[in-house]
Amino acid sequence: MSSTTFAFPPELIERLARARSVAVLTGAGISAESGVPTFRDPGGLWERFRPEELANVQAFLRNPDLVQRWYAYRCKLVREVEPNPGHYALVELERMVPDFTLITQNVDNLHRRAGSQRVVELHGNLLRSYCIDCGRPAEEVNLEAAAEGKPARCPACGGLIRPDVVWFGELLPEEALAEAYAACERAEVFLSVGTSAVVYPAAGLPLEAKRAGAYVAEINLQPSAIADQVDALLLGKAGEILPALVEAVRQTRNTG
Ligand code: BV8
Repeated sequence: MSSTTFAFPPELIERLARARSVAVLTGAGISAESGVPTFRDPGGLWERFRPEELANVQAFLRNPDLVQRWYAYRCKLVREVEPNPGHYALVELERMVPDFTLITQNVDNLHRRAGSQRVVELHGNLLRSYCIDCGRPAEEVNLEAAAEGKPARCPACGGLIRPDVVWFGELLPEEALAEAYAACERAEVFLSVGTSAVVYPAAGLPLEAKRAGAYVAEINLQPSAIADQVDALLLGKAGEILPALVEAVRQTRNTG
């Protein structure tokens, strides 16, 4: 889809073309076209697995081997897929904007693999794991080998190994959250891409940016929980809209 087939609001293109500071929040929707299941869409992860049984500390301590295998499965999956044109479009946008911050809720590492530099990982990263007792990184521990009743343990102290992701009820990494709020304060344009905007505090960021004066646009297959509060709602696939949006901004900058 070229930019001519998508009618962007002129104000969005104008603002992006002249912006010095832009922030973007991404959710699972930007990785959907890479083949990574989202959480709340039909067929998503939470339809097949209950987050209460897998994505919180109590669940982990109850069934560490089950939770380790589930994350090992997701780790394997994200290693086998590739970034898609939506991820690459944000790499291009980062190169065009002096102060660009990519805030992601995703733990699939696809933004980094696409080449994004300024990535703020609010919910951690599947590719990292650590010992819950001594805190040592445990990348070399094979969580997939966790057998029934025999969870993977730290080679140094014997503690349980967990993925380095933020579970429900856990605090987000302080530095990452502070960086995200600071980017919201500075942003002239804020893009919310592929998120249902139901998980806080991440879901509050687009409205933080709006309160601080940013022009906020949402890119989503369907309206999210904040759709009625954004300045522009672009309905469609992130992997198609983002490349067309960046191309339209590039053309405006070149003819500017
Ligand atoms: C915390 C684990 C302090 C990692 C996840 C304030 C108000 C209300 C509730 C709370 C609050 N503060 C805290 C809470 C509780 C909780 C929360 O928000 N609960 C919600 C569900 C009500 N938050 C927390 O516990 C957070 N911790 O705040 O600590 C605290 C603690 C307790 C009480 C008070 C304060 C921790 C949040 C992190 C949770 N971890 N997962 C993992 O296993 O991955 S959440 C999970 O949802 C993922 O991390 C994911 O990042 C996140 C958001 O989901 P999305 O990315 O939006 O994905 P989703 O499937 O929902 O939507 C996909 C979207 O894409 C859809 O809109 C779809 O239309 C769109 N789409 C699909 N395809 C495409 C597309 N768009 C474009 N193109 C496409 N092709």
